[in-house]
Amino acid sequence: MKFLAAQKDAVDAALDAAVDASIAPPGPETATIASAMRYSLRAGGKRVRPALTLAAASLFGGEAGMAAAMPSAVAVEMIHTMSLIHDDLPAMDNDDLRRGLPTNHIVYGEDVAILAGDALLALAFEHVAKATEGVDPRRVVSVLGVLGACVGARGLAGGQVMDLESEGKGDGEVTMDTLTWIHTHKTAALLVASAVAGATVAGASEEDVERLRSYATKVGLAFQIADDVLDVTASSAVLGKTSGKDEAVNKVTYPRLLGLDGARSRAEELVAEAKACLDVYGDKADVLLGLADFIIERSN
Ligand code: GRG
Repeated sequence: MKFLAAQKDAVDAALDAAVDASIAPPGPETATIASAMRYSLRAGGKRVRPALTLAAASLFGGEAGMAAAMPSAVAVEMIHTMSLIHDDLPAMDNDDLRRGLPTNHIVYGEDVAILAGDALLALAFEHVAKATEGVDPRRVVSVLGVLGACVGARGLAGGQVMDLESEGKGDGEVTMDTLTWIHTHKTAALLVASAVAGATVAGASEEDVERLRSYATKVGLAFQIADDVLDVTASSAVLGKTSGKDEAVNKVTYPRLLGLDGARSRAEELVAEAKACLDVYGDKADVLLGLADFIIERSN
């Protein structure tokens, strides 16, 4: 949590600067789209994904690695934010509130919300390509590929489609394997890309990147289980959510398949397995180990 808090201001400033640069020179033509992009970027996210990028970069490249990884950290938060904007749309979960605030389409309309999400997605790639400094261009290209893969058919978009297809199906029809596939792609893929991008720009070896990939896959699944558990245990007022399609449609979740205690134990198991992937780094991986714990101990 200390690391999250320490990085938050720098990440927020870098996000603002990236949006400013993308509309330079500012003018009335870009005022609406920039406002819609900034609205969701500034709406109070925990910044877990950028923290993962910066912590992975710090492990392999210290302070210089973190500085080189800031554009990637900003990019993963842009991708995350666009996925939330699109997830809240009437065609998807149809939520009016996120983080206690009106969702993007409630404020700007569905049309602008879709386009603000698209613009954030495009900016993520533009920003990594233009703003990453002092890094071997082959590593930058590799990060762009990793980001693309985590968004596409075997990433957020594919995971979301599988999730939509599982709606309304009973427990017997959506197996643990299907649920794990959905969340490996819908949730874990971006956390994996966040960690891998940070490690890659900081000069990690292929072996290191594979360790980070295994760690973040397990952390990502634990993150989704924790999210499902919080959906059951926290009141909707605390979560700042309205009853959108998510709640209305019968969705299979980890607590439904495993029970609350079973889901909590599975998340703990995954976090322990994630931490074990980093044993080789000893104390140097402390921040990544702490982030893994935070993911299941968080209250929102
Ligand atoms: C990427 C092209 C493209 C489309 C998006 C809508 C969609 C496809 C995917 C849905 C992805 C999604 C909403 C996954 C849920 C992930 C999740 C658990 C989000 C909550 O993350 P937190 O807790 O949120 O980090 P904060 O509010 O802290 O930022």
